[in-house]
Amino acid sequence: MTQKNTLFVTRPSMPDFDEYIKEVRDIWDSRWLTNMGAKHQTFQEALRQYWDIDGVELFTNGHMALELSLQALNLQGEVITTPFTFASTTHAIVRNGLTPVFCDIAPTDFTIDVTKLERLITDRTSAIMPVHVYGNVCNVEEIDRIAKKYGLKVIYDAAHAFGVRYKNKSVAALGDVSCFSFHATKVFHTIEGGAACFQDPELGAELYRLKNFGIRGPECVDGVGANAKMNEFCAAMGICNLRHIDEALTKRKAVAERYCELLKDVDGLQLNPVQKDVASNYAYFPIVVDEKRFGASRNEVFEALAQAGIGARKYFYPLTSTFDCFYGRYDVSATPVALHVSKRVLTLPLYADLSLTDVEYICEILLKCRR
Ligand code: T4K
Repeated sequence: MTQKNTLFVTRPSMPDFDEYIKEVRDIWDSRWLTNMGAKHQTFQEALRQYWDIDGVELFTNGHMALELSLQALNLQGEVITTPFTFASTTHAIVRNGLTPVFCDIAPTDFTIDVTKLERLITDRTSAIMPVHVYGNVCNVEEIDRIAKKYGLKVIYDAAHAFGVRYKNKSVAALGDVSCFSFHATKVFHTIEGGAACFQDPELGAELYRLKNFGIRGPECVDGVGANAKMNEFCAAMGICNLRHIDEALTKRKAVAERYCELLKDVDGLQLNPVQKDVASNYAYFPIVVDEKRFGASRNEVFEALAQAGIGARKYFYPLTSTFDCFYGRYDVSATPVALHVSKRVLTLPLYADLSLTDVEYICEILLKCRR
């Protein structure tokens, strides 16, 4: 029987302790702790191989990858995005002095609804920032078509999409930039960390400069950058975790499949879709609870799970457009599907080391909520 407060929504996958210690040994010897040292370079190269893409820049976290990518693209005016996401996506736009314009999400996979996108484009629009939420791949062909038609940049928030493949290619190669999070809570982590993937080497040079204070050379600082360099200990964690990523994805798949077996035919529960041409990373296990048909509300389920020591999370409630810091600025009625889903969604625990017995326990408590 699971003990109270032991099942978190996620738990980091850890390499073997000795493997990590062995990896950081050189750092002790060299005393090179940060500023693009040997581990940083090794990890960057390993990711290039993994993603099969040349343009990879590492960051302190996924948020700085997003924020500095927007800055590097030198955007103006409005950026079309979705409010059904983590604070980071919207904040990256606002902190660049840009205006987010919120597009609704598709009710099936919760990514940007491309049928509602084009009508939001104005002469002030400079970019689209879609989110591969839960690792679900956006309608990338249609986004690409629209972006080309109007001359817009595309920055994918791929924070949830590490390891996802679309049409047998990594999603890292999509858009002008794709930004990943390597936070402890993610499918793949470097404790804290992130990466931006890009096609244009000039953009890469700009990202490198911006993550290092805008320094171009020993006596030349010609950009107003930040400090967003990944340190050597985080890079070492990335090197270790990357060796085990296939095993982690296989374990996550087994967990997600057990959930699906137990919940797929339950009236009033909508599960994450299986997307065509997508190899999933099983990043999250969202359920959308229809109170009338299921017999309990999302909040009742959340409370019942919490009582049983299961830390499900309301990713993503509230919508970012309704955050207190944006009070009165955005019209939430413009994104009715996002609003509807955010009031009903719950993400259940999912991580590589979650046992199938725990999955069964979680489903048992969940199904007991039905009146
Ligand atoms: N874009 C999107 C779409 C994102 O979802 C995110 C991050 C970003 C951009 C920005 O990427 P980063 O700058 O973070 O790299 C968590 C994460 O902190 C955040 O990275 C993530 N999205 C978001 C969806 O989830 P919280 O506030 O829910 O985290 P917290 O601390 O409540 O942790 C959740 C659970 O994970 C805990 O209940 C227990 C477990 N946990 C957590 C930590 C930190 C562990 O087991 N070990 C740990 O070390 O935001």
